[in-house]
Amino acid sequence: IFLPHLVASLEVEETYIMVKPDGVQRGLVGEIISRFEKKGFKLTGLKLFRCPKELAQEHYKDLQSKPFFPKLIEYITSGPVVSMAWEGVGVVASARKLIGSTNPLQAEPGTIRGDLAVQTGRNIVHGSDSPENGKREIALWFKEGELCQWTPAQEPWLVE
Ligand code: IDP
Ligand code: MG
Repeated sequence: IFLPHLVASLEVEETYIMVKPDGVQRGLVGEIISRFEKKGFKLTGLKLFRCPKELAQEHYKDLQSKPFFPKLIEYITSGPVVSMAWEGVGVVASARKLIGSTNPLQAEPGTIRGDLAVQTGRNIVHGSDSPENGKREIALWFKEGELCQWTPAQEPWLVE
């Protein structure tokens, strides 16, 4: 099967990554940020806050009809989350690979969920599933002026 969201593109993209409340409570914020930093992606937005119910519902609106939806909203609003915007070539699909499968027991070792989580309902991190959703989610979770455009000193050592 062709899984377009798993094929890394050659385009510079943006993705919305979020450490969910269990990741924050378990002290995994640094570890999770570190995986994306070390890979070579560029952080362009970062904040810790407790997200309102309406925002969680809008973010997960495609899952509205699922039986687990109310519990998902309860989970995401149960404590502070760390919202991040990351930029880079092929970042959307690459971040999904770094994160691993939705069910942490099926996620490969070496991935964030594969190494650090056990249950789908406590899978510690979110990543956008397409470039379109990356843009949509960053616009949803960040206000104007909260994002920062900059050139990392390491850039010429990462990209030819
Ligand atoms: P993803 O986060 O890997 O993109 P989605 O299918 O988009 O996975 O689901 C969004 C989130 O909803 C999951 O990360 C997980 O927290 C939660 N979720 C998905 N399926 C289930 C389930 O069957 N039970 C409980 N929670 C679920
Ligand atoms: Mg998803």
